Amino acid sequence: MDMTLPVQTVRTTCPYCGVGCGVTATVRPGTVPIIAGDAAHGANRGRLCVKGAALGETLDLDGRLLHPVVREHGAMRRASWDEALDRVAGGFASIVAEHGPDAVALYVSGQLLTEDYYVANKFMKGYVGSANIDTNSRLCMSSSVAGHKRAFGEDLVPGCYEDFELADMVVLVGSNTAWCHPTLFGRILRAREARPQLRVVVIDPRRTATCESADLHLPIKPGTDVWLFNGLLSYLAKHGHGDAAYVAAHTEGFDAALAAADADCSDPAQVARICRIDQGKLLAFYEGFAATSRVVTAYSQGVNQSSSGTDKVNAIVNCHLLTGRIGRPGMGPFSLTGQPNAMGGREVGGLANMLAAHMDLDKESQREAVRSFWESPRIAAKPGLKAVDLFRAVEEGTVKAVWIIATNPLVSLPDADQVRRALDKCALVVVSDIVGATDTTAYADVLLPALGWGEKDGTVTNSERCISRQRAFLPAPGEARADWWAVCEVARRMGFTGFDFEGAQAIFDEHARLSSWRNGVHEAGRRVFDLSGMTGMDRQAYDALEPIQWPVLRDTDGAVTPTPRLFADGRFAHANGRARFVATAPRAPVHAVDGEFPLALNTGRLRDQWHTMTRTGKSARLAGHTPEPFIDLHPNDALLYGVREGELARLTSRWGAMVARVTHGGGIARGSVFAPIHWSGQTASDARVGALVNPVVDPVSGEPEFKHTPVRVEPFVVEWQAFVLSRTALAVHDVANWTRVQGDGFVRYELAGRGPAHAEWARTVLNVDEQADWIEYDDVGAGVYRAAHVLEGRLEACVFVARRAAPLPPRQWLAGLFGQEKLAPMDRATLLAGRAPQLGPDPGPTVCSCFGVGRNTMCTAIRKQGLRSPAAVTACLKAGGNCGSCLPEIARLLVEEQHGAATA
Ligand SMILES: Nc1nc2c(c(=O)[nH]1)N[C@H]1C(S)=C(S)[C@@H](COP(=O)(O)OP(=O)(O)OC[C@H]3O[C@@H](n4cnc5c(=O)[nH]c(N)nc54)[C@H](O)[C@@H]3O)O[C@H]1N2
Ligand SMILES: Nc1nc2c(c(=O)[nH]1)N[C@H]1C(S)=C(S)[C@@H](COP(=O)(O)OP(=O)(O)OC[C@H]3O[C@@H](n4cnc5c(=O)[nH]c(N)nc54)[C@H](O)[C@@H]3O)O[C@H]1N2
Ligand code: SF4
Ligand SMILES: [Mo]
Repeated sequence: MDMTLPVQTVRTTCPYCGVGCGVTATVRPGTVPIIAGDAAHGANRGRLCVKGAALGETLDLDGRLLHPVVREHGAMRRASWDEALDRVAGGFASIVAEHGPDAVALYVSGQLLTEDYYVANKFMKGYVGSANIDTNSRLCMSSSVAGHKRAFGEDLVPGCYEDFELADMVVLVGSNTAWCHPTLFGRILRAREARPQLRVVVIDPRRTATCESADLHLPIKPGTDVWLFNGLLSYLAKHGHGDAAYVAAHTEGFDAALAAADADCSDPAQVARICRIDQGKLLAFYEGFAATSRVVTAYSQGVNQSSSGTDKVNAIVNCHLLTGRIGRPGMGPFSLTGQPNAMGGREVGGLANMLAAHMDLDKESQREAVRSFWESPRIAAKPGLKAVDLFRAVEEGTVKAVWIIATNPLVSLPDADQVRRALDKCALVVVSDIVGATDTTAYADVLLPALGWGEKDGTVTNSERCISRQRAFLPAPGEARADWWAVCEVARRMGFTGFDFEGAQAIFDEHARLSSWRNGVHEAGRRVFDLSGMTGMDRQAYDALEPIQWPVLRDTDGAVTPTPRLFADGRFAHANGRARFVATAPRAPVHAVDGEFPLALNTGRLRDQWHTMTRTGKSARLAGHTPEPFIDLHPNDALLYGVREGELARLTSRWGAMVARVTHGGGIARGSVFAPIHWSGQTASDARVGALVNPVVDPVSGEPEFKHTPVRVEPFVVEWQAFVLSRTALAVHDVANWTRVQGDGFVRYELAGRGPAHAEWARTVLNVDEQADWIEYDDVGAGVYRAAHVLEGRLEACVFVARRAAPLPPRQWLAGLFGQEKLAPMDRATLLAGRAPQLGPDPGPTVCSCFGVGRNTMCTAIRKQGLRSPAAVTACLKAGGNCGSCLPEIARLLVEEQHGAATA
């Protein structure tokens, strides 16, 4: 880094979840940037969750893809940008010439900036002439998009974050907000502290961290949300809680929706039975909803990722329309978006069934509007393939070239082994990523190095329609270039005009101008998405752009007005201005459990990891929370199927299998299993959960049923278990199972195997020769083997083997030894015991990542000091005092310890 550069603080936006927190990065030449929350950003007002706070630990260049790579005769070699881009453009052009535009495809991501997304969409729909561009938002928000379009006539989120604070009831449906949208969850909890009448209801089959802070938790049977909300609609209508004037003036279709709801769900006792919840709790929810006018119903993947996802969305929206609770402060349905720019992708029309700027692919006049604005030679005339179908078409050979940008489908799509088969067969696979080795890049013919967070420049839109700048504060590493640049270069090389942008600001300007193009010509054709107040920004204005909520209009005096809330006037985007009720007949998940596959697999997220871990996986602090993949199920089911807590088990579905350690997190009902989504082929031998997930999709949105796949569980029999901590990454071999995770100064491997695992094996795995300083302990009879490699007095690596997992020593103390430049003689002597000489207590797994406080430490303090509240735990141990992400888990430990004390 140039040492003459001054210390500089850059305001930008977090690259992870859809809350879209403002971040400041303070860059001092030669040091790691200091990351903090931006107090001036309305989304988070200075706070960050643990992932955001750890961003500085993910910025190093280890593993980064720093130059283009191409495949030649099966082997990968470095290439110039010119060669790589020519290869992409030439490949796309010749396939289009021979097989037509629908033989090529783009598969992009809600982690792109709006500017990247805009040009990718323009390239495919306006120039290649196919709508075969889909995005991982298909897997994420597409049911909400479809639900919004059905109800409101356009993909619009009515409210804003402030509504959560103004509400008297916040209903969280299929959302683990505490872990997945933590700073927004913090806002809800702080609002409740100030106004205790605010109640939080959680509807989730699992008892998640979010439930710890809930006033009411309805642990419904997976997939029964439509019954629950139809039942609510019926209840509200029957007991006179509807707003008849609102329904008459601003909506249509109520009678049909009510008839559909009444058909199956008019009897709360019956609904409670179907949803498998206590009838008293169900009625408490219905009565509470009925009696509270300020209700926000926020929902996420438990709603969207379902074969009835769109109906779930509309069943929720119906209840808000009936009560007229929409468009006013403190109320409304609210789709929590997942990725940082899920919304931006929708604005530019990044889905295969959408057109740019909220225009419709199936309306001739709007297709022509977009084409004429672009002055493009053509425009896609029909919807393209949605993600799951797209990769099927790749396997079938009808799609012959695919360019994957900023997503890792070999891990994240359902039936993920099918994606592997598809890419294996595909004639031309192009992957743009920031990381060299991912499960998907392994199948690339051309690899293009992208700029990552902190290097790239542009805009993102969060869940509340707020457009914020992501600003660069680091130099471009190696030859990495912006994704928009690579798309424009390929377009140019294919002979397309209209891609000569000098920078992100020029693209944004075109995007903003398109949003107002032929908009509002007549009232019925008016699109709410309108950025006319943001057109004409020069570079300086774009760089200085403050967060702003769309639509952004400019009045005749030139004054610009943002829009925190939509629909205040009861006017919706359908041609007649009315919102539509949608009749939602409930239906069960497509694949039911049966004798062969008796358990329903639910998949989702952990607090401290982001998706396939290519970035969060770099931080040892984040890894401490959950170092290994797991299979969480009810203890009685474990007993029934012969698997044991702490041991390995195999989970199998009709589509694939995985292996992970069994846990009883305490929140899973009988008949269900939960597994996290984060592990890939890079971090575990067999824990890619996507391989098991059924590829069934919602018929309206095309969103996969990620939360419900029938599976069976059985023991994964091994003869030994082991772990290795090593300063350098290893090529593990002769094991039946492995996982790896980044530690502070070392890599940690958890291993299991069959056959001998003693000196010879350990030496080859750890790559040590005869001369090495190698200390070992071998008890063949007991099946115990321990060894350590010391180099010039410093611990290089250690390995511990035992017949079962339980007797292996805790990893924490050993991990601490990697911080020592020279092993203390005492530590060396007792190293192989795996315990500190003055046996310090094992802190247990990390709960508070910010201050590194373990579970055991917390439980001991709670017991010994008689702590009664999370605040008391924070006062005593600091834990929870920084980002607060662990407060729900602290709350749970308090309950468990108090319960333990009461029953002891
Ligand atoms: N820490 C972290 N945060 C993230 C992400 C991350 O990777 N890590 N990813 C971001 C992204 S892209 C997204 S999309 C969001 C997702 O955010 P969330 O949707 O909150 O997260 P998930 O864990 O996928 O699933 C939410 C819950 O749905 C429940 N569920 C399963 N089936 C049903 C059902 O039938 N009905 C109901 N009501 N609930 C059900 C699950 O038990 C789970 O607790 O998180 C964002 N934030
Ligand atoms: N079983 C199951 N599967 C799921 C889900 C689930 O709940 N259950 N959830 C689904 C959901 S909601 C989502 S959003 C997806 C997420 O799934 P993915 O999108 O596949 O996951 P990520 O790990 O975020 O992949 C992003 C990739 O882009 C790279 N990258 C990061 N920044 C940039 C950049 O600026 N440019 C480029 N070109 N590359 C970049 C990263 O290194 C990484 O390889 O997973 C889906 N899959
Ligand atoms: S809540 Fe956390 S992950 Fe989400 S935007 Fe804020 S800091 Fe980033
Ligand atoms: Mo997502």
